[in-house]
Amino acid sequence: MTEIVTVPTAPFDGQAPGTSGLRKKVRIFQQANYAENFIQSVFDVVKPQPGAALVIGGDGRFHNRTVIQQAIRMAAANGYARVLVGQGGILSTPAASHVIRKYGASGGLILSASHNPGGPDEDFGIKYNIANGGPAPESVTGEILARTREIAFWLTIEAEDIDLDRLGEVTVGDMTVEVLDPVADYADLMEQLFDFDAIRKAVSSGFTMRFDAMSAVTGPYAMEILENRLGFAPGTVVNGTPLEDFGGHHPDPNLIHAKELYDLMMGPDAPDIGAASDGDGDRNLIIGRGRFITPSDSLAMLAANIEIAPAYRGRLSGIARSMPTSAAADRVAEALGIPCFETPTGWKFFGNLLDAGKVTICGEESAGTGSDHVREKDGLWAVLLWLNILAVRDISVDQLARTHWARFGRNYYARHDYEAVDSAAAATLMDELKARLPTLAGKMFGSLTVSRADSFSYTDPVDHSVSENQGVRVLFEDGSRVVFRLSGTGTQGATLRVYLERYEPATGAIDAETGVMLEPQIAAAHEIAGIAHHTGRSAPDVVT
Ligand code: VG1
Ligand code: CO
Repeated sequence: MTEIVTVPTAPFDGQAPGTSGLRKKVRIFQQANYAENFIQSVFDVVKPQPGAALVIGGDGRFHNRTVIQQAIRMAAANGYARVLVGQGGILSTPAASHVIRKYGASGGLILSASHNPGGPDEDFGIKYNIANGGPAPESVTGEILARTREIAFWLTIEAEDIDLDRLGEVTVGDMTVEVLDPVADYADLMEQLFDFDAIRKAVSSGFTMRFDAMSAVTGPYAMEILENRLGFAPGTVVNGTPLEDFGGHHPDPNLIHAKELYDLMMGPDAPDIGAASDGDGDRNLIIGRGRFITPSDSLAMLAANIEIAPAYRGRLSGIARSMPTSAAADRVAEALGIPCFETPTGWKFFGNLLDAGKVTICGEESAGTGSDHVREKDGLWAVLLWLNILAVRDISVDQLARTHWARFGRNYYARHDYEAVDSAAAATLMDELKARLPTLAGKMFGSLTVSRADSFSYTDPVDHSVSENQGVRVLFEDGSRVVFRLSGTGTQGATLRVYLERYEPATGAIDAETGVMLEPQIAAAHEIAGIAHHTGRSAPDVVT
């Protein structure tokens, strides 16, 4: 038996897992005991059973390897029989979810701060996923937080760092560590889900794309799948090498941070489709030639066409979307006669619905789409589903969008982010807004009359757990709405997210400018929440 070393420690404040794990500045994570306290708290709560396997992988950002080596020693001391780790410490979030499921691991540690920037002065994060491959539900993260507040020691063993770059098995203490190819299992899964032959045929007939991996984790996955297996021309994948600081950029696939891709797609040299993914590979951006597809629309369009893909034929059981995501998907569900679920923000709320077979596809307005193939959102999966649909239907992204709107109508949609707002000011804004809720119905803001206003609360239809306070909704009589939430992933001050939506039926103006269409909702949002008064800002930092 290897000797277990007990290291005394004291709790840190603020180790609450947010929307998607614990995210802080790297400098905070570098403090002695900081990551260890959190990891030990996870192990204390999940109590690995004899024989249990743990998956460890990250998005390759700065500090990834350090934490992985420590987590391996701690896993050995805490009784895990086996650790599966991606080569180089790399596993995209959806690939980690797949590895947990495929190898029957009891859970996994995913080291990522996702779309947040990386590097010594930027962000790091740790998230625990459970045996179904999905993010730990609130019941588990709540216990982890409670544990971080009383932790007194963590466990490790004396052992050298392992060679994370060499594939194969090594022993650490009494535990086996397998370094596995991070791409192979995932790429095989994608090949089972989609009609690769149909996509290859389109490619050989001249269908072109650009995929921007944003110097983040999807580079190696996209190279293997898009260029090697599907035959897209070399150079299709750009920024394909994962960098510890993402080349100094935000690996956030939106119109601000993927502007170069957007400009290409709006210009004369645009390929047929442009796509991008984020730091940990779970988000996706889809832009056709001259046509940006909002993530909310993407969910609806993919849901309406998903049965084209071989693995989904005849088995679309239901759709789920997060509350701030537009209701475009609801209209598809209604037309197809299947249920549509509205959950709080964060992928952890989809897990039960997917496990119970109630839904096949889910999505969020924040560029996340996924299905029951894993229990995370999945950037490349969404891109491949788009490719599969376009190849089989033989139409362009723009044509698909127009056909969709002509049938279902169009939900104009935008999200306005006010970043790094003073935390106290943001809290006051939300408190005052909530206090006003009972008085809003019937009030007019410009041309809009409030029909209903509430703070969103969700009861999980499977385990009946209740999650309150998940964002403020103000619904107007014409069917449009604004939603207000504070971000749970930021690491600096508070980020206020304002979500704006307006529906136009198929017979209405379905080819107008989003910004113009949403002007009344934007003005109403400012007035209702006193955004300028509380934040000192008259315009958002990021519009997506
Ligand atoms: C944001 C998004 C949410 C997403 C979460 C994690 O959370 O709004 O939809 O699930 O990020 O995505 P928040 O609390 O900041 O609004 V990722 O790709 O950062 O893991
Ligand atoms: Co992400």
